[in-house]
Amino acid sequence: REIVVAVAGATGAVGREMLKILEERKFPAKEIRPLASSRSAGSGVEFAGGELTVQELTEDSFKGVDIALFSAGGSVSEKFAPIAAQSGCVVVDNSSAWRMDDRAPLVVPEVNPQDLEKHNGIIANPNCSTIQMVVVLKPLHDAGTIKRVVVSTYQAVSGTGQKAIDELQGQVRDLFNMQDPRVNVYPHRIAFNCLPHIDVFLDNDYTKEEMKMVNETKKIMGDDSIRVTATTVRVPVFYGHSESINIETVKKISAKEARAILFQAPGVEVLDNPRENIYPMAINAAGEDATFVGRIREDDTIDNGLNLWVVADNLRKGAALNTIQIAEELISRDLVRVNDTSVFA
Ligand code: A2P
Ligand code: 11C
Repeated sequence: REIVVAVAGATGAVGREMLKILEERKFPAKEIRPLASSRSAGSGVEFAGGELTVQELTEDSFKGVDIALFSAGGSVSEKFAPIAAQSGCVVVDNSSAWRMDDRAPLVVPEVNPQDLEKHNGIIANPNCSTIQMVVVLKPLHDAGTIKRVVVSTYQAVSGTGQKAIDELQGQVRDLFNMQDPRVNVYPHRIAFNCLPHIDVFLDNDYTKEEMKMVNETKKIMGDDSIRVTATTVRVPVFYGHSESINIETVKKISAKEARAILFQAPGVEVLDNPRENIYPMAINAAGEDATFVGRIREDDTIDNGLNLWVVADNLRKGAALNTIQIAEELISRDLVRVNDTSVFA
């Protein structure tokens, strides 16, 4: 079946990656409709060696569209995803707007593809730092039941969007030219700095990004008993989020067993040979589809503990690729339809 696909936010950092991946994976689309704000309507976006003309995203944009991939920010998704679903279009939404809504499955295809079966027209794509973590945690949870996770992240500026990529570039240029760097996107300079601050601070003094990792992990893994605590940090890296993850399991998993389990795990690549200086790094993960894991060690401070270092391309597995894998899974399960268009009305 040939499908009409809309990409909402097609001019953004994730939207452009979506177009690239649709092309790379030869997604069975007979039409791709790039949508963005009125600011970029009429401009061109690259696709398959040519250009597609961007249209303004309006309430009428979804007529005749089978699947809409959204990455235009939370407020755009909040408003337009239900409109699209009501017109019979299946939305895969990369924003945080619908993730914790019981009506929307939150899916990582390697972890919980079965949750797609009960979709009502809006499917949520998890936060980038959550996706790469659960891809690695799921097979370990299946093997030994994870009780607790302590994670610290080292997140690239591309997670914030194109304007943050431009800001890091601009600040590095300013500093090398002995000029005061311009600070607009983040509250402080990001060049040659680390900010323990991603998204807004909440009443409990955690950031929203940290609480996304806590709450989304439980929903995706389908297990509310997993306790997660996170510290999320922005680092001056363009592409690729890195994470230091410590887990405690009910059943002991040795480092050797963990390596063997992860070696078999879908979407995971083990890079773990410290003697040869081999471990995952953001510079190598950028542009790749896999989630890379290394530095696999037993944590001797508890009975059943492991330390892991996990890296993935945040715009690909963390966003655009996972979204398109969800769309592919919808096609292969024959789920590209909305049974009850009133659920999000
Ligand atoms: P535009 O380029 O027209 O502003 P990023 O995450 O890289 O900042 O990209 C955000 C994406 O979301 C862009 O494609 C942007 O389009 C789009 N976008 C932002 N606000 C709106 C809006 N109100 N309606 C439609 N698209 C929007
Ligand atoms: C970041 N994780 O790196 C964020 C970006 O909830 O989809 C994605 C935010 C989200 O800044």
